[in-house]
Order: sequence, then structure tokens, then C-alpha cells
Amino acid sequence: VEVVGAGTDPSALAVVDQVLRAAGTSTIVKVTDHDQAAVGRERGNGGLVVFVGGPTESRATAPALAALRLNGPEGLSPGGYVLAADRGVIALSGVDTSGTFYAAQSFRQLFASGKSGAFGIRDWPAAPLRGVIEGFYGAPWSHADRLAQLDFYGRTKQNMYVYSPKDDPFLRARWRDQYPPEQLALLSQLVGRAAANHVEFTYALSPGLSVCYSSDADKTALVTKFQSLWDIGVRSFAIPLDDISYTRWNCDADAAKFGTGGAAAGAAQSFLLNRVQQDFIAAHPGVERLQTVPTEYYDLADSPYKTALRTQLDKAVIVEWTGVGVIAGQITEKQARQAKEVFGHDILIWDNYPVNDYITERLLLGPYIGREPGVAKYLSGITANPMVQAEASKIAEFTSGDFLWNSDRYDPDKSWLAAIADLGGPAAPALKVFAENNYSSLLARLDTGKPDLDSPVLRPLLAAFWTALEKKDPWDAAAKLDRYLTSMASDPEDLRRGMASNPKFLAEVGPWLDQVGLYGQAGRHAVRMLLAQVDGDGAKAWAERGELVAALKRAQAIRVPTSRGPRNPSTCTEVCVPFLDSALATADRWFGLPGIRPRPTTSLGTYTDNVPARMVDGDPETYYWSDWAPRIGATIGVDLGSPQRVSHVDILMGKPTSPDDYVRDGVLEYSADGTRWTTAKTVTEPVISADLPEGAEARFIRIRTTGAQTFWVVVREFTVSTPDS
Ligand code: LOG
Repeated sequence: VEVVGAGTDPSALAVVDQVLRAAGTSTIVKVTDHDQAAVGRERGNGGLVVFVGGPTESRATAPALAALRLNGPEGLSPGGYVLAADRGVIALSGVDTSGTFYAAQSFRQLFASGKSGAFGIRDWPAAPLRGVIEGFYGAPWSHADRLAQLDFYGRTKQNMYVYSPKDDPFLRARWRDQYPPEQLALLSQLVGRAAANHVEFTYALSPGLSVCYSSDADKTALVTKFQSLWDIGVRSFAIPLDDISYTRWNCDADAAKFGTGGAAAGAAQSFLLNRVQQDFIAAHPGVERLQTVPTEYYDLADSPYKTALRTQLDKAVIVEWTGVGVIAGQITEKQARQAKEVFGHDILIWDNYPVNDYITERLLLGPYIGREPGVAKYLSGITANPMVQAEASKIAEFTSGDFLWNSDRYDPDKSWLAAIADLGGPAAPALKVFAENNYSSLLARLDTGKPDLDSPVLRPLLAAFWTALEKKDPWDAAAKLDRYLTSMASDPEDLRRGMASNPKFLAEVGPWLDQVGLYGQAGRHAVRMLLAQVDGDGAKAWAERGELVAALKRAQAIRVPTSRGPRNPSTCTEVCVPFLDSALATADRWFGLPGIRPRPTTSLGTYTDNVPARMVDGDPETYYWSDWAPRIGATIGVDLGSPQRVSHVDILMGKPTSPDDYVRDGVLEYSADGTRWTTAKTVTEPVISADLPEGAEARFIRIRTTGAQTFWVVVREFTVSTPDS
């Protein structure tokens, strides 16, 4: 029997019903909280009695909790709840309706984990605002994606969804246009689904590309658009002003009114936002606080622009901030407090993880890391910016949601495993193998400055195998490695079978999944090739070599269509291909083959994901990008592994969107031993084509900078030719 009050949250009740049915309850009787006789009767019949609803919803909760000798949820922060069970009585009691809904979610989780017996839980969120901002570039999520996401946020106790896809024309390019009725109907469905999941749907309109800040007509256009959303039930609004120019006005009136420069931009934005605050927000009781994203959203340096926002923008407006750097490796409590000071407003973090719009060849399936617990506690909250791949984003979203609920106790590894179990269900083991090979987190690399190596499980197995191989006793290590490579090789089949009920996920990750499978296959051939050589079986080794090369080629031929053109997916990044390369090099030395296999070398750092390996991948579309301008003596080059006859070197630097990023003052030089160098050519242009003298022998070939410069360096390809290639 469920005992409910007049105000009991219907969504909470629906979840409780579901749990009871799943647990085999055949009849559920609902009685109202004032029908004490009915409650007594049902208890007498030996039925389970479930009290649903906190003090704001039901009169039965307080006595029920008192009987269990527990305090009620009064005084907990919004969303907090008490959930308790003892001797045939269960009570779900939230401080508000959201709290009761979250009690129901925890009830579901406890049941799923098979826990039984008496328990009492008092639970509340660390951060008031917890959720996701659909704020990436590229194909916006589908309507079905969004509905599924909203249900997911409810299940993971997240209460915020900001609707802000960059490439939705009605939100940015054509922000003034009203929605056609069919589109409004879809939005209205989202708003309803959000409410059912206790998620605040924030509607974000980005007028910055064409707005005239001082114009009455534009203010009216904004307010009119907001009103059309208010009319379908939206109660939360944002005006993001990121990724726009604030040194160029869209109308002469702004130049006349505000002048020029950062202070003028801050004044103009404050002027418009304050008017929307007064004319729309203040005029709509029940609306949430207005949010904005400032044009300087990525640092803590005070500036005329920030001073203007701090002093002129209405304090009621919440300001979003991405942490330091657009993709912040780490966000500390201290930085969060500084952000509040320098922006002069309450801060909501726009966290650019797991968004992959700037590295479309990657899936970011690792956990949320690098944020100090205080960040969640001292700020308004965090919204994570996800990937174009909605279903695949759920792994990272699960973990950020976990962090936001209980940041002090957050354990990324545990949370990640729970996320895998939640999304993968019975196929969790196969999903784990897949996610392990799409795991590398740019957050980790940006935080530690170390390369973000992927595949945490495979890597130590490979290292152990090489060590064992050197000792000529590779069998044990090979067997362990082969077991994991086999799980990779069968992953496409395993996951497609095991997650057949989630076709959207499978469609999103298809190319990456196929690549993991092929790397698994290639890896197995590599192991067998090297073992055959230890056995002295040249014929077998040669056959395995052929299979290895074929699988590798197929992996590298896979393309995924992205908003930045077709890309070769990058899985097992910086682990699988280097292993296969080294295996081939080792085998080829044994076979007595010459073979040139350049490995990149550089004294410079790497900007985001543009790793040195990209200058030797044969694809001029990808490039190595240094993270700083080279100083005198900085080098960029290749190592051929052993001295070789080299006849020609081609180097392609710069790229269409950064044509100045090349070494302007340097020399091309080569060396057989890495100490004595011969100069082949001076370097002053982005495209280098150099013949080396007849008979030249080199293991190392590099560009060395001989003059200081301010531009960074892009190297698209660094190609070395032998006399016979
Ligand atoms: C955009 C965002 C994009 C992200 C990652 C903000 C506030 N704006 O540099 O839409 O998804 O970076 O590429 C951004 O982060 N600008």
C-alpha cells in the first residue's frame, strides 16, 4: 500500500510504482494520508506500507518517520530527502517535491543493487544547479536524444538542462525569428519532460552575432521571443554572449552610445541585459534568475570588460565561466572564489567536458576529473557541455552528476564503473573495454602537462610484454596481453549484441567501435608474429605480419563524418599504433628489412590534441601544433630508429587558418648519431623540399630554430625519402 498526500509528487510516485512492480508486487493500493483506518487495515494484512511525500506533500510522513525514530527532512537544502525502511514500512520524504523524487531514485538504485534490510538515509546535493548545457558546435541533438537525456538527468539527480546548441539557427544566426508552431510544439514537449524529471529547462538565446545593444527594437525582439517560450512553460532564460566579437559593433548607434574597447562592450552588454532583467524577468513572477555567458568567459584576469560587468550588470544575473582556459584541466576552489570576485556575480560553471567539437575524431568516455569539491559547494553549480554523441555523453555526464551531488566523496574510478554499468547494463564488460580505449581525458593532460595516454588497461599489459620479450620469456605476458586484445577484437560484435536495445548509441560510436576491434585484431597478429620469431618460425611470423598490416590499414581507412569533414577516428590514442609500429620495426629488423618508420621528436609542447604523431601520419589534414612560439634552439623532427640512407626531405608547415605558424628562421639538419649534425638547408618558408647529398646517412632529421619568433608552429607532414622509396 502506498500512502500519499494531496501534494505527493506524481513523478516520484511513478518511480516508486515501477520499483514495486519490478520487485514482483502484484497489487498496489493507494490510500490517502488522512485515511488512517485503511493504512492500519493494510498493515494488518501484512502488506508493505510505503509513505511517499515529504512534509510539503503529505501529512502522513511525519508520523511515519517518527515511528521509525527518524528526523524529517526539514532544514535540508533543496532536493534533500530522508529515505528509510524498517519492518514492513518504507518512507520517502523530501524537503520539497524534488527531494521526494530523488528519494524515489535512490529507492530504485537500492532495489536494483539488491540491498535489503533496515536502512535510513539523509541525503542532499552539494551544488544547487547540476546538469548539462547543450552548448557545442556541430549537429544539434535530435528531439529523441533530448527526451532521453532529460529522463537520464532525472535518474541521476541532475536538475538543469540549458538548451543552447550553437548550430540551431533560431538560437543564434536567426535569433530574432519566431518559431513556427511545429517547432514550438516540440519545445513544449521538452519542457514537459523536463518538469516531469524535476529538471529546469533553460532557454538560451545568443543574439551577439548581430544584436544592436542600444536598440529598442532588438530588446523587444529578445523579450518577444522569450515571451513565446514563457507561454509554453519555460521558466528559465539565458543570454549567452560567448564566441562573438566585442571590438566590432553591429550598429553605429552602439559606437555612438558606448564608444570602443572592452569597457564599452561590457557597458553595452550590461545595458541590454539589465533591460531584459527589468522588462521581462522582473515582470514574470515565478521565473528563475537570468543567466549569461560573458565574452571573456575563460580566465580570471581583470580587464576593463570585466570591470564593466562587475559594476554595471544587475546582480541578479548569474554569470557562466568555463574555468581558466576554455577547456580547463583543473578548477580549484580558490579559482572559483576569484571568479566570483572578478566577475562580481554568482558563478555557474560552463564545463567544457566531455565536449569534443574541437577534436571531432575522438570520443571522450573517461570520467569527470580535476575539479576540487569546493567548486561545487561555493558556486551556483556546474553545467557540463557534452559531445555531439548524446548517448555516449552519458558516461561522463553520469560522473559529473555524481560529483555535483556529493563532491566530497566523489571517486572518479568508482563513479565511472557505475556509469558503465548504468549505460551498458548486461553488456557492461564489453562497454568497459570500449570506453577504456576511448578514455584519455584532455582534462588530465591539461592538468598535469603530461601526454594524455589512452587505454589504461592495455598500456601496462604492453609494457609487461615488451619486458618479457627482451628476457626471451614472453609466454605468460603474451597470454595476458592476448586475452585483453581478444576482448578488443570481439568488442564490435559483443557490444552490438549486448547493447542492441540502444541502437542510437551503437550508431553514434560505430566507426570508433570498428577501429577498437581492428586494433585488437592487429595487436593479436603482432603478438603472434613476435612469438613466432622467438620460436624461429619465419614463415609463420611473415604470415602474421601480413595480417597485422592488413588490419592496421583497415583501421586507418575508417572515416567518420564530422562537422569538420571526414576524420579517421582516434581510439587507443598514442598506444595502439605506436605498439604496432614498434612490433613491425622489431620484426623487420629480424627479417633484415630496411624500412623507414619515422617517429616524431620535438623539444616543444603540444597545443590541445595536435600531437607530434600527426606530422608523420601521412595525412596533411592533421598536424602537429606547438603550444608556444619556438625559442632559439628549439627543434622539431623525426627519428628513424637507426641510421639510414636518406635522399630527400619534405616538410609542410602552416595551415590555411593559421598560415603564419611555421619556422621563419631555422635550419634543416641531419645526424647519424644525434650529436654530430650536418646542415642541409636554411628554413624561412612554410614548405620545405630538400635534397640530401648523395650517400647521406641519417637517423635524426630536424628543424632547429635559429631566430626568435612570436608565431607558434604547425607541421602538417614531415616526410623522409630513401634512395629506393
Ligand atoms: C564555446 C562552446 C564550445 C567550446 C569547446 C564556451 C563558453 N563556448 O571556445 O560552444 O563547445 O568552446 O569547443 C567554446 O565554451 N568556445
